[in-house]
Amino acid sequence: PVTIRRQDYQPYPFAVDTVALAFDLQPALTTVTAELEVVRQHPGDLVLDGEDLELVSVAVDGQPLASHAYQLAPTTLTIPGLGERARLTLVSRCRPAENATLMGLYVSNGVFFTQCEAEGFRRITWFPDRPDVMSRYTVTLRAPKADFPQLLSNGNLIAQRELADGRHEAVWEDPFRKPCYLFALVAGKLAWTEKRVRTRSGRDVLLQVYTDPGNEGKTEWALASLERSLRWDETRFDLELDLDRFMIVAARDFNMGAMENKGLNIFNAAYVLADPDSATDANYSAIEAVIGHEYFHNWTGNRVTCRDWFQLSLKEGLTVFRDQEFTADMMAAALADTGLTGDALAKAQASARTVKRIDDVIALRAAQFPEDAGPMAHPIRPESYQEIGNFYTATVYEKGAEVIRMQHTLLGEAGFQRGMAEYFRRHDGQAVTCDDFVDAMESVYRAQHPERDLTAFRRWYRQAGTPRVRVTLAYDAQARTCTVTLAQHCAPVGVERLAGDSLHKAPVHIPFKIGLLDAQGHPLPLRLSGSDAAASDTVVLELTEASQHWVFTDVPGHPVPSLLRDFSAPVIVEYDYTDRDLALLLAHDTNAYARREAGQELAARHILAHASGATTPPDDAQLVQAWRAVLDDPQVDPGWRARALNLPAEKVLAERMSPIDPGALAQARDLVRARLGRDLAGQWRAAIDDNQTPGAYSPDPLSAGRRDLKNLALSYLLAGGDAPARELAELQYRDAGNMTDRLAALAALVNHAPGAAADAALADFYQRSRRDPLMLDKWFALQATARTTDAGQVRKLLAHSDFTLRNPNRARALVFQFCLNNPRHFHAADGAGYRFWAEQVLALDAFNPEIAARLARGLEQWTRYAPVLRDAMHAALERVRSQAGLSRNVTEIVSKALE
Ligand code: B3K
Ligand code: ZN
Repeated sequence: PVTIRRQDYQPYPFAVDTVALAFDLQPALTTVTAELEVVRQHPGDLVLDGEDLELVSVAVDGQPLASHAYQLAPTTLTIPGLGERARLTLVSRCRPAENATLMGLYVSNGVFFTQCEAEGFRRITWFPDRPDVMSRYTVTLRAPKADFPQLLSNGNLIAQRELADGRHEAVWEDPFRKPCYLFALVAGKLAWTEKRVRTRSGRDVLLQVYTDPGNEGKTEWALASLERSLRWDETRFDLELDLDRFMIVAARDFNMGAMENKGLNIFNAAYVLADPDSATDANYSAIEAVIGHEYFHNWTGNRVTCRDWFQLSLKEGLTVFRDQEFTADMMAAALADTGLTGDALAKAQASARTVKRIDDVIALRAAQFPEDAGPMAHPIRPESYQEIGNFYTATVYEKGAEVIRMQHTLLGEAGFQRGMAEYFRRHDGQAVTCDDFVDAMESVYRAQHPERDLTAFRRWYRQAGTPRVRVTLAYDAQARTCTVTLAQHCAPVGVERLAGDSLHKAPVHIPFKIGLLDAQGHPLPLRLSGSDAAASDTVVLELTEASQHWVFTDVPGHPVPSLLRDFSAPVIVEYDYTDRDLALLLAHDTNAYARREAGQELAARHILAHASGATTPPDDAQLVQAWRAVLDDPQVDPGWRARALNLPAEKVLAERMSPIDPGALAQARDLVRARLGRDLAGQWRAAIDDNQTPGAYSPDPLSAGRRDLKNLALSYLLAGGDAPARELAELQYRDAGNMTDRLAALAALVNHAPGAAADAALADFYQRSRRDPLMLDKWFALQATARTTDAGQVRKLLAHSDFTLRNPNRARALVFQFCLNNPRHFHAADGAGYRFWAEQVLALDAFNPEIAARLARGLEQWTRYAPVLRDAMHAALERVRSQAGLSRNVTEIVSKALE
């Protein structure tokens, strides 16, 4: 496989000013006529990309080219000898109904869809398929009207007419220049809901959400989320919708979450359709977040796009940051409607924001930290790739968002917004780099602090790995000072390890938010020696060197530090807390993020000690005591409590275990959970009683937080073997007024009370789900991750008549959930889980390499496991690697894992 390197970037020799596409849509064989106006910019041949296309004809300035006048290779079409300007006409054919890759043009559920990012446009027509070639598009769609009444593409509908033979035609024009990865078309029988709204500057725009007929009743939340996204971008980022019409279309078969095509977003139906009976609180919030995310791309991604795919985080990190802030703002805003006022409202809003922050950090730690320590580790701006589809990663997205967030922390909200305005002033309409973004931010930062710059900060874009920050405190009782030393270190990871001694990793710029507590848990006012800033109870230390120290004055006694408040940087903190320090922080820290973190650290210590088989097992009474204090604290809101009282995820714990023993870890976590369930049964019952949400379902954060806590309490009780709680779970399953409660009760029964009642509930859930693919996905996923489901049982589910590997959501629900989220059974000592994995990777790779490669990543951590498992994983990886005809996608993943 060929490795593409960032340093090899070359501009394209031609500009493509306009593109006219005409589609004769037939599921079996579609003909595409592309007319391109090209203008020479640099010397060189015109090389076009194409994949799985049948070339019918090529003409230059209306003159057909004889076949010796161009070179046709498997994935390129080269036309040499063009002058300054030319009009190319390319006619080609593709086979949408057969296209199971779900890249390019394909048919799902009788509807034509496209997916072009990153390199799918080349499966539609011959084209310079790269983001720095930006053009104006006119698109003509023709199809039989009876089967394809809706014909949609980017921009504005400018003409429509009937054709002979029951066919019809629609012509769309996108007024904005765009790279081809933002092209889209949809054609089929669709139902929709819509709303007209007026933008801030007074333009009337049409918002529409399309889906398969019969499901338009489930688009209300999506449409409302779209309107909120539009408003939020106007108010928080001063960015207005630039189109007259903005469409979202739900697809049943879709490789990822959604796609931000200009004016025509195409979504996985899972991120559009919702009603209280079929969607959980988590679904509602994911829909709002993804709709926001794609909408926000209209500016951060579409108006300003990426020069090349190495710059992917330019749009993704920034847009994830924006969607995270959107959700936080929406959660805070929803609380204003709950009757709270004044201080109580402000407190609840701050807490809701922290809950969002906690959820984002949980996701980062579970997915990105392991990635950053494994063979696929890469900087947020990768240096090289074999297949760009493999780099839509937690690092590019979620760590990328953290890198943007740190710039926000360093500049402040007002400064960050000035930086954004500067970025758009400089680059609107262009394809640019991550450096261009940081340059705009740096111009503001330097104006704020003439003596500083972002030189060390830029290393976040170049270096992979999670930095560790070692914290030490030295208290001087006589001088009443406390010296805080921060030292950073980042070991070589992934391919960096191959560089050996030649690798030089330099310190990065880390905004490190900290507070100090006294022995009673009160916040101490912080005064930094040499600074005349007023005392405050939290400060951001800017660590830019390998090691630096700060002296706090007027410190009355040895303090307990509250570290990395709000997770101000994507790093691992090392500090020698005592268990008492942690309990104190969990009980008193005023920073709700760090407060929860202390409890998680305490729980992690207990679980890891059990898992290691320590000769003197830890005394869990301490942990019970700490958990009881949180349960008894009337001050804090239920959503936060649910997150504070949940135990750290196995994936996060595994990062701290060497070698990783998933069985021991699962057992240890069970043991601790059962103990907490038993010893605090009264408190858990009270939590259930106190957090009912009667009345009409609402996904607002207060109600969702109550359900989180109530359902966590239910699972603790069942895990603790509480007999009456089983009945409670059965009743909750039966009487639930919403999917969140029904699914939580079902999960509690299946996982902690297997038997006749659990089976009956599962069967009932299946009956309720039969006509709803998204509910069936839940039914499969719940079983795939169950404590009782091993590889043998997963194979039985694989044979179920409702299972198909061809639908990515279904494959994810069963196969991915088992391989990636059921560590207890996936890592069975007999290797059955790994053999299953290898079979499924190969089965998927035969028709959908992008999805196969995602599953392939499931074994990349193999070297870190106990020897028996390691050997079996190695064998499974070799089995996949040796397969003839393996895709470039999967080849890259398994060969890097085996390197
Ligand atoms: N930009 C798309 C991702 C496309 C992935 C293609 N392999 C969705 C998003 O991040 O908004
Ligand atoms: Zn995105």
